Amino acid sequence: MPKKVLRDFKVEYLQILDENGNCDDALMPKLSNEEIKKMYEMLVLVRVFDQKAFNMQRQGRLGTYIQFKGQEACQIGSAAVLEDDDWIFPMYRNSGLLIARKHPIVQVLQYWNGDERGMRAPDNVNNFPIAISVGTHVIHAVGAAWAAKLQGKKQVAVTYFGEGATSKGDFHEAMNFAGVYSAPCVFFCENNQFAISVPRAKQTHAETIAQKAIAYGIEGIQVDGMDIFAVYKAAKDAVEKARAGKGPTLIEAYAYRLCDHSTSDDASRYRSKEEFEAWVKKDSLERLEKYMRKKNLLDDAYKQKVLESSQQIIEKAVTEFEKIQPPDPKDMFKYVYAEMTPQQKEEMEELGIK
Ligand SMILES: Cc1ncc(C[n+]2csc(CCOP(=O)(O)OP(=O)(O)O)c2C)c(N)n1
Repeated sequence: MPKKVLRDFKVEYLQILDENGNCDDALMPKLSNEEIKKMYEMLVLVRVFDQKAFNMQRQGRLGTYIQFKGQEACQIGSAAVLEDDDWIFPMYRNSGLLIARKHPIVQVLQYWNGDERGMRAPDNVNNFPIAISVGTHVIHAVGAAWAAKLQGKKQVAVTYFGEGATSKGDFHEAMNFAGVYSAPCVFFCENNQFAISVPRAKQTHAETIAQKAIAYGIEGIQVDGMDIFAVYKAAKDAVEKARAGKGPTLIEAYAYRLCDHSTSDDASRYRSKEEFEAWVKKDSLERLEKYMRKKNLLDDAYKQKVLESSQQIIEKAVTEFEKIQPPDPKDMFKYVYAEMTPQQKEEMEELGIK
């Protein structure tokens, strides 16, 4: 019997748009000018949101916040290939993804202010709530994908997580199950190089995250996560494959966190200025702008218009958000069990909640 050894398996690296905005036409996915502009406008919108939410947290107007700067292309490029009916299983760094998936901006702000009502998905869009516990939702995504398969539906489930999550048992169990049952699931790893202060090299001895797919008999691909066209293409291929019943894919989007881990972190304590600045040059938004200028899809006036209209959308959402009354503290206790336990009643009394 011919033996296949590990070196026979290859992990492809995909880049289509380079840092200077030059595009590899042979690899370029089919996208109309309007579709490219739509992705650009969404990139700008979520970047404006990200900065605004960070500022609001610093001003004491938001409880906490997790920025995703540097990872916008991962979230917008992959969301662009999904149907509303597909499932997403996001992690805490996915506010941009949720916005691209029609989650009302007001609600995203509500969530980061500690109000769980913010995670109620809009009707007819299959967005799961954000997972704060690292990696636990990867299993849920496979469950949803498998259920869709058993029900004969054409839905695909996509789950988003960091490279740190790939060190958890949940990830491996999910990958194994998806492989064995050929679940229509896409595992989207946003490799931003750090799990808080732990660099990727200390997270795993594997050279890439994508190669972890090989052990489970599924396809793995590494893409430039700051290249929206590469992300779009890899996600599209993986989603189409899953929808056609041909099984799961692991996508490693190789990017960099151009921000702190969270609003309680200071990344300058564990990352050098030089490293950071080298990655700023690879930024997805600037790269796309350079490309669009070359193709006459963007000029200064259009750029300004997109920025201003994004700022207006975000400011309107902020005004609306700040008018929302806080939830009833009783809600913390009321919905855990069908009936409150004596201990819960005691805790409620202790907190002086009637
Ligand atoms: C189960 C669990 N363990 C530990 C934590 C604490 N924690 C929060 S974020 C984080 C790092 C995760 O890194 P990664 O998966 O690479 O995602 P990133 O934050 O870089 O996007 C850890 C350990 C947690 N939230 N959940």
